[in-house]
Amino acid sequence: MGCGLELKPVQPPSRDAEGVDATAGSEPAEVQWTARGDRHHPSSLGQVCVKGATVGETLDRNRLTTPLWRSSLDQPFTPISWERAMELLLDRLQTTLALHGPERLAIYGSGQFLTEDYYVANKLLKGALGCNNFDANSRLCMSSAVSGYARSLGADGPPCCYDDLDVADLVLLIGTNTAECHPVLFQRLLKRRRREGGTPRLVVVDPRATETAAAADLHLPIRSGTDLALLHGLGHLLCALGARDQVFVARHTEGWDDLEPLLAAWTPQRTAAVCGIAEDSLRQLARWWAESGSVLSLWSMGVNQRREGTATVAGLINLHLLTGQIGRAGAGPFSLTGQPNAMGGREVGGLAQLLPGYRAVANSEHRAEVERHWGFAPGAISAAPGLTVWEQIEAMERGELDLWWVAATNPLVSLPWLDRVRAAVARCPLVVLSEAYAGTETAAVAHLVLPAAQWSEKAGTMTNSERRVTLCPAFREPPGLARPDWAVFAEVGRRLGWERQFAWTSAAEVHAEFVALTRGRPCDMAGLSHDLLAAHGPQQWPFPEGTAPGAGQARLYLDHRFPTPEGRARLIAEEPLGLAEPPDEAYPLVLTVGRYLAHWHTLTRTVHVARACKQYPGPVLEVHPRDAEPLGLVDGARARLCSRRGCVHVPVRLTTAIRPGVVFLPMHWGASQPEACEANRLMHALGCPLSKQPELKAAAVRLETA
Ligand SMILES: Nc1nc2c(c(=O)[nH]1)N[C@H]1C(S)=C(S)[C@@H](COP(=O)(O)OP(=O)(O)OC[C@H]3O[C@@H](n4cnc5c(=O)[nH]c(N)nc54)[C@H](O)[C@@H]3O)O[C@H]1N2
Ligand SMILES: Nc1nc2c(c(=O)[nH]1)N[C@H]1C(S)=C(S)[C@@H](COP(=O)(O)OP(=O)(O)OC[C@H]3O[C@@H](n4cnc5c(=O)[nH]c(N)nc54)[C@H](O)[C@@H]3O)O[C@H]1N2
Ligand SMILES: [Mo]
Repeated sequence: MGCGLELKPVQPPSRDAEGVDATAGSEPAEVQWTARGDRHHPSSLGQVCVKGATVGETLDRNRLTTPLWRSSLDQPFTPISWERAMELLLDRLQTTLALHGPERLAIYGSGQFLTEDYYVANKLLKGALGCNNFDANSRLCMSSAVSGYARSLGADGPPCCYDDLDVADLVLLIGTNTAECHPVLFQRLLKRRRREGGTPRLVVVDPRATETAAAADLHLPIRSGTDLALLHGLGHLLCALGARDQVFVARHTEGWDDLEPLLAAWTPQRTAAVCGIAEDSLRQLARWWAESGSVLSLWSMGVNQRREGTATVAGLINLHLLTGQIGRAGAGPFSLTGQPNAMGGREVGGLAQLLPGYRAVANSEHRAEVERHWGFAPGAISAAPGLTVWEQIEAMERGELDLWWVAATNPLVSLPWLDRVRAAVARCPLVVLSEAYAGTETAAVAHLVLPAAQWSEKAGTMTNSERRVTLCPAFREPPGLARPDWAVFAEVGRRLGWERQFAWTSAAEVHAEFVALTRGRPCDMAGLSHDLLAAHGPQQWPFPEGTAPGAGQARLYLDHRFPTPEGRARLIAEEPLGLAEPPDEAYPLVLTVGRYLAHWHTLTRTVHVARACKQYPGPVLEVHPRDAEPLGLVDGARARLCSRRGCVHVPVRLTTAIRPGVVFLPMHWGASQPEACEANRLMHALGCPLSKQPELKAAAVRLETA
């Protein structure tokens, strides 16, 4: 959802039709909005998912309209002015800087920021304050895709585009429940299949028989966490079938000498046994890949949220490089981003190790370029990568963070190991939360709450999975005193004395400063501006200065030159490791946690949509009958599910659409919901050593009768 939408007010306002819950600091609905798809948007082509279609029902519900403050967590919040909020914030900032230096400050932002919000927050922390402790919830989402693309191809940035869906012969969907999580894109695939008599072929790799799998020609219900083994086994067979493009490999890649013996060891027998699937299915997939003119693979959290996330992304990119299935229409490794602007966050350097324009904190030239552009003294940006979000939690645990500023994310639902997070955050002297909605789980651990304008109430840009930048105009007033996030970060910068560096008076000016910093970089969008986007609609990058509207690049690497120092992509040979916390006798099942079609993450919006709540009134645990029967658990019974970190109670649904040994919970119902089932109390925080993305798709659990 996000930008391919048009909203219109409907008269008359029908207040309270669904029982609006107006809690402290929020305002009841006044005008109802109706949404419809924007037929002129080149990515969505006028299609809109249920969350987009109902966004108008949620924009005015339960909003925060004024800053709120309390000096300790056992006090109730009191409404305060922005002036007072700024004083409190500045006071803590300046005391911390004077006593300890900037390393005790951290900001935790979000792929639901607009690019402009992201840019200013980064400039404030990394530039003005000289501390790289800016991380975003993309750490939980896209981080492995970022490190995977960068390591294998030399730069982040999906090389494909949505039009590839219309020309691919085979689409491999691995670790993505596209039907529920990217429904617009999935419908586009299904429509084409109806039109073209079953083309493209669809193959799904997922331990669950999802809606996505139900529509596929072939479903490989692999054992959780065995994707890399599967990919190596597929590589083995592709070589055996003669599908290796020897010219491409020789001219455009390096690393084949190390990869060859590794693939040789992943025989079909071994692969099928490790993955727990039929050897025939593996061979079928290999044959289809080998005989397809163009192969597109789509992946999402089943791949990224892994202890070997970066390695698995590399395993998939290996196959595309080996068979020359990249840098042409209908082919390539295509990471599906989740949040509306996760891609924009990558472009502005919205993770603790990054700087704007696909630059790295660790690179001294990059730091110097950004310091110059930002107008700070040489050396202003620290050479040390900042704390990732989990490292921020650990720092709070040790009492080493004095200010944690959370914005546009709800970590007290979405981070793993929630009891540990709650205890750690309670040790931080000032927790600030910039939020649009009242009463979130994270507000329960915050001292200072700042009301945020959200999408539709502030202008700014977003980038989608196919590198297409859309201008989202402000067409409604924010409620009460709510303000755009970027404007709040900029005001803090000015109050700290950086008048000139934070002087913008509009999001368009912020954008202009940002795009100038991408000049000559892989994500060059120096030719874009709010005006151009408003006049000519969404544009794909690269879009260097002087590019004509519509002439941005649909696909990357058409010349097969990759942005590594050698100009070649890298084949990467890594032994599969499996799960960080494999099941054992005490905790014999694997819990995986994901999404439902009609709900969005931590429910702040979709809980106000009657249709969504009717369809999905609460969480259920999906269990295979084979795992439930020994316990005497019947369909609908309440069960207790425990990991080494805690237990939750939840009704079970018996289903054969899940692999025996695996159970599934939705992530949506946090502690503030009447139906609370905090799935992430059970999850661990071990993650990929390269992307630092936690393994949010698997933890060892035990099922008991309640
Ligand atoms: N309806 C809805 N749509 C959304 C969102 C939402 O909240 N609601 N959120 C958006 C966001 S931010 C994101 S990141 C995307 C996420 O989109 P997806 O990644 O598609 O969604 P998930 O349900 O998290 O997980 C996808 C699948 O991974 C599977 N899986 C679990 N373990 C493994 C494994 O070991 N291997 C493989 N191959 N698969 C495994 C799960 O069974 C699940 O079906 O969705 C976006 N779209
Ligand atoms: N076990 C498990 N855990 C997961 C996942 C999983 O698959 N399994 N998925 C992970 C992934 S991929 C993601 S993306 C995260 C998502 O987790 P979160 O980011 O915590 O979820 P959201 O509910 O989207 O939180 C966004 C918040 O920002 C607020 N908001 C919306 N717009 C604005 C704005 O413009 N400004 C401000 N200041 N606030 C705004 C919303 O009201 C909401 O409270 O969860 C992660 N956690
Ligand atoms: Mo995500």
